[in-house]
Amino acid sequence: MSVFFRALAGVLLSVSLFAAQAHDHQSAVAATGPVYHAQGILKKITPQTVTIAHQAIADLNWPPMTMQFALPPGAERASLMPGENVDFTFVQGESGYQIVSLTALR
Ligand SMILES: [Cu+2]
Repeated sequence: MSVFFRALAGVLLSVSLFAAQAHDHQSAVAATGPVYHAQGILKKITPQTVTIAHQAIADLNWPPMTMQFALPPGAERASLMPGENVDFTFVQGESGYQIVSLTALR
């Protein structure tokens, strides 16, 4: 039981670090466009990108699809694993779609 709680605390810490850094980014880009919200399944994660099989996004008139999003520099990704259901927000940046927040649904 104590091992479980330690593991859970690690996950929460990692997610909150990511959210704090992403929030700084969001404030920097908020004036340039809307923030979109979606859910999907994390397919792949690299130091710079995540690939997500996302559900339909009505705000963008997008059907369900699998696509790549850029991660903000310095994002903490340690707690995220391929195959997990995720809830995420993103913006359209100068060079593509960039993640603002990414949270595993557990
Ligand atoms: Cu898409």
